[in-house]
Amino acid sequence: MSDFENMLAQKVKSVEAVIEKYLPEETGYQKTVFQAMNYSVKAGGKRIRPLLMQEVYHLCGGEDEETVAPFMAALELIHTYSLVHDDLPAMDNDDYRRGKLTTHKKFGEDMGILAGDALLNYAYETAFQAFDGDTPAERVAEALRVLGNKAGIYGMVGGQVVDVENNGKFVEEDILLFVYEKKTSALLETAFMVGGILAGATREEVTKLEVMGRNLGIAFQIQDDILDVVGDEEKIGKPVHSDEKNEKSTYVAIHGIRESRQKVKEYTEESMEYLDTFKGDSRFLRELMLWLTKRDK
Ligand code: GRG
Repeated sequence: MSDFENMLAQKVKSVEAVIEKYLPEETGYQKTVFQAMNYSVKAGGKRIRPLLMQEVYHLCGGEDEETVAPFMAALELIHTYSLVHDDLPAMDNDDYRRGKLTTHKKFGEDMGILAGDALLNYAYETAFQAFDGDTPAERVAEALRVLGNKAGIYGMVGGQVVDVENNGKFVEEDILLFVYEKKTSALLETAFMVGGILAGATREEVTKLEVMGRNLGIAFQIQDDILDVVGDEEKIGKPVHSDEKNEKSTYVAIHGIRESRQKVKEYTEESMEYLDTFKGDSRFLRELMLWLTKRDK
């Protein structure tokens, strides 16, 4: 393992400890939904959204781990709900994710739907806990506004709607980019923006962070499309060729692997354009962003 990979593994472990701290206890009459929620969150995953949020928080001068913790957990909970619902029979109808049975396969379709709903609502209950800490309330309120907006109809849900509606159709480049910017970039933008907002970044800096998240998200999504065609099922933990199965117009389907790889490179470079304008140490964050767009899982 390289120094970067070692450091990444350590950081992911500590991010997981932060998330686990907020998970519900599996007791009470409704415990099945708690079990389904915890199963989905603990199934693994790269934890890149909370990790990026934490790194950006530090980059912008944030020093209080407790300040950012509820938002790190909230973002991963929202990401997890989106995957749980995306795997449902009415959507992608997938049986495996992260090498494990999908939530509806393990707990039934009814609990799959409810666990997703519960994770989404509980994400906000978790983020609200930031009001109990030392962060100025205006920062918490602004971070909540961004979280709500980017996860919703003007963000991830909006992208998913257009994606689902266009299954089986050829889509023009502008629609494809809309889907990528909303479905994938929106939560990465959230990670960057909330990290900055909680640390007290200026409005101008938060706008730069949004652009960084957007470009990284597009690079990340095109890489995801590439992996769906040439990836190793064992490593990815879910079946490959799912885009083909669902007749999705992806960047790869339209432009081919070579041009897609070139685009990943370009968007990645653009995503790092502003990195040096921040005063903190950006070395790990830069490597992380590069790794994400070169990943094989
Ligand atoms: C159901 C409202 C709703 C939205 C679903 C996120 C999403 C929208 C669908 C999941 C499928 C997909 C390919 C989404 C694009 C974003 C993406 C590449 C998600 C996978 O994120 P990773 O790689 O997953 O961070 P892990 O498992 O590592 O957490």
